[in-house]
Amino acid sequence: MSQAPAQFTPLDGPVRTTCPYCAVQCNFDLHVSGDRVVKVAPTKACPVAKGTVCKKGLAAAADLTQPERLTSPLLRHGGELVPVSWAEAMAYVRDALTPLLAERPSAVGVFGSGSLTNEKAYLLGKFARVALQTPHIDYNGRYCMSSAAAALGRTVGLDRGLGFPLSDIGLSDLILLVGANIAETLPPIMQYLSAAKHRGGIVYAIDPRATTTARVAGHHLAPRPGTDGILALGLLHLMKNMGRILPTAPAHGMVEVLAQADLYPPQRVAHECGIKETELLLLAKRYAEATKPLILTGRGAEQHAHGTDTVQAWLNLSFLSGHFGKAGGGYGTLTGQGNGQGGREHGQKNDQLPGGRSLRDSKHRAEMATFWGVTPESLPQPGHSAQNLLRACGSELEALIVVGSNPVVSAAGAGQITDHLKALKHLIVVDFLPSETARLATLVLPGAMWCEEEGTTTNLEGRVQRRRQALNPPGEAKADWQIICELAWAIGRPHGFTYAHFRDLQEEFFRATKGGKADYSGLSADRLDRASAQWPIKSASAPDTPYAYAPTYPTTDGLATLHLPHFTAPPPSRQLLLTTGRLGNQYQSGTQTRRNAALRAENTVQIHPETAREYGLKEGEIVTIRTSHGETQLPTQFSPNIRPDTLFLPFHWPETANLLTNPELIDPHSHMPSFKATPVELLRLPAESAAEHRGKRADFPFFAVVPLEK
Ligand SMILES: Nc1nc2c(c(=O)[nH]1)N[C@H]1C(S)=C(S)[C@@H](COP(=O)(O)OP(=O)(O)OC[C@H]3O[C@@H](n4cnc5c(=O)[nH]c(N)nc54)[C@H](O)[C@@H]3O)O[C@H]1N2
Ligand SMILES: Nc1nc2c(c(=O)[nH]1)N[C@H]1C(S)=C(S)[C@@H](COP(=O)(O)OP(=O)(O)OC[C@H]3O[C@@H](n4cnc5c(=O)[nH]c(N)nc54)[C@H](O)[C@@H]3O)O[C@H]1N2
Ligand code: SF4
Ligand SMILES: [Mo]
Repeated sequence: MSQAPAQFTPLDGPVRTTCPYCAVQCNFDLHVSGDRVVKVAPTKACPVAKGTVCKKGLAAAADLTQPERLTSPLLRHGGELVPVSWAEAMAYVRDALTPLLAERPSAVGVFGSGSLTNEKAYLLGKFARVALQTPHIDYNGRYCMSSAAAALGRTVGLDRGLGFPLSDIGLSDLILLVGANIAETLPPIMQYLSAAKHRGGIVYAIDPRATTTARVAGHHLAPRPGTDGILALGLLHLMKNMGRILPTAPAHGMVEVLAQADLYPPQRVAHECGIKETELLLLAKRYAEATKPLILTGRGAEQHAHGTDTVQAWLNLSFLSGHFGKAGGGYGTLTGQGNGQGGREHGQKNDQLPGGRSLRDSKHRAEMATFWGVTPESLPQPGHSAQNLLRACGSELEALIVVGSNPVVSAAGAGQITDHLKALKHLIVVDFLPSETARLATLVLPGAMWCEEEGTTTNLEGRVQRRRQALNPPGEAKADWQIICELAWAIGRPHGFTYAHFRDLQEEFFRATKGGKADYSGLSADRLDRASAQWPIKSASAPDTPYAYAPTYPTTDGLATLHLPHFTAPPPSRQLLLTTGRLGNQYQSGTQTRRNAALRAENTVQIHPETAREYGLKEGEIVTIRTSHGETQLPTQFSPNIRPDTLFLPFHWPETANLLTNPELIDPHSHMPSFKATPVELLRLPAESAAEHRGKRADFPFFAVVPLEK
């Protein structure tokens, strides 16, 4: 059974929608003529960006007409991916999955995404639990802000990235950006930093590189990668010495956390972080004097094998100095993906049910089972988290369905992960472009791009907004929600996956969250047309919740619990550490942005000129970077702005950053891989192999596409 794509009649006049890319979720007006977007116009009415957007947002409309757009299903046949009808594609799904599910549902896994709208994320979780009945669903948000989510969850029982409106940033008198390069990654937020500076506030960027953000901030501290938690313990030690401990509220664990801080005097902290003691003392003095200090962590602090404890250490500092949860001050994490926040609330996580409910909680299981009309016993228990799920492919898992992620580029140890994906019997990928993961698939299903379907997203401050449809998807492409329903029909489980209209799914989703921590049940498309709203929104007549972290907290006794963070000393200073991250002009695994002519960028390894001299390297020379997990060759880019003991690689290109990262090392609490600190070897490449490398092109044998631009 297969359905025609839902036809949508384009509206007269501009369509206000949200950007497909990052978690700011800027609004802009799309001017449509025929089947094309002819203009993208930022709007001052945008509650977040106030009329600003970044280059990626402005360029996004060009992706809609990309010559490589997937416009029909592709099935692997004789080694090649060839176009087939939806009926043939669904017959493959039936034949592939039905026998596996009959024997062992846990042989089938699902990998979702923080790029999916709330409705799709909800439906994908429901599909895994109710239709497939597999425990194994997780998503790329695990690679994103999961360490901050884990720390917030275990401390105050709630995970909303920013518990306050973004504009509060402008009220702070000391802002610490810990591992966040927002000038390149969340540019419209720079206006709030400027507002704070305008009022006399001080802004610090804490980053092993003096980034564009650091230059605008005006104050920079460059600790060795992976030592941010130790820095926070050093600050707590000094706050205690200065008599600045004034907890936000009573909490468990305070005595132990304060006792631990005694072990981190300035001398030790400066040594382990690789900074000057005077720099630490000055920062501590400023923190002590500030009335509204705000700590914001980004991926630089969080994407470590001890990321949860790192965030915990900063959260403890904020809480014990009395700022957590207060307007203009406190702690927040800067969520990354377009729906990174909503995507982590409604059931794509391995242990989660909609509305931020837990699959481990019998009450929550019973609530959702009743809602879905199934028995609580039929709902699986939590399965593997993202990295382990991918590592189980080809052994425990025989089939995987990927919706909105490109783990061949973005997973840690991508070389090993690629081998696991190749060992699957069935790899079904839903994407709108031939990503590197789609190219390995046995079946590719063509999805709709952002403004080709309806939905809602939740931005980094928990603000829910409508993403409106402006166009029909091209060719045979369909909205992801329709595709997920068709997968359920194909395996003979249509019950609960048949919606006459998108609105029926959306209303079901809002209702499903009722009573959960992330309660959206007061929302409707009409209410969102009047104004965006920050969750929880508990009924149609209830107001929204700009401030999420006021005591008492949603924990068993209403109190916070400060956990003791644990850190080991960093590796010796002569060990080169690779850190990875983003460039302003590229997005994530690059599927969209590498193809976009307006968004050129260089794939190089950033190295300090002193280090380059030590290794006898010239600028632009191709070097080998090697770890025990893989190696890559890239040209050098000299940068006096990076620590001499650190190398930086963007992860937007295949066969680079993640060939080097460790596929096995994950944070014990959040299961975040160690993306930001990998010990590496740096080698000069012999001249003849460097010449050969220059001539090499990406080689993807499966179907003919225009070669990727590098
Ligand atoms: N242009 C662009 N914008 C994006 C994205 C994109 O791909 N491209 N992705 C979106 C997503 S999903 C996310 S998660 C956000 C991420 O946004 P950010 O967190 O700002 O992004 P990153 O570049 O990964 O890391 C930020 C900084 O951390 C520094 N860093 C590395 N290691 C360490 C460390 O150990 N400690 C400290 N203190 N700093 C360290 C890096 O040098 C880098 O400048 O961006 C979102 N916006
Ligand atoms: N070394 C290193 N690795 C990292 C990071 C790092 O800093 N360093 N950062 C990590 C982080 S924070 C993140 S968030 C991940 C992200 O990494 P990925 O999970 O790979 O995310 P994207 O590149 O956004 O992949 C999205 C894929 O899905 C498609 N897509 C986008 N939207 C949709 C949609 O709505 N529907 C469908 N069907 N397809 C869609 C795109 O075309 C693309 O192919 O990477 C992580 N990997
Ligand atoms: S990428 Fe982020 S900052 Fe840029 S326009 Fe889109 S939502 Fe706004
Ligand atoms: Mo992310």
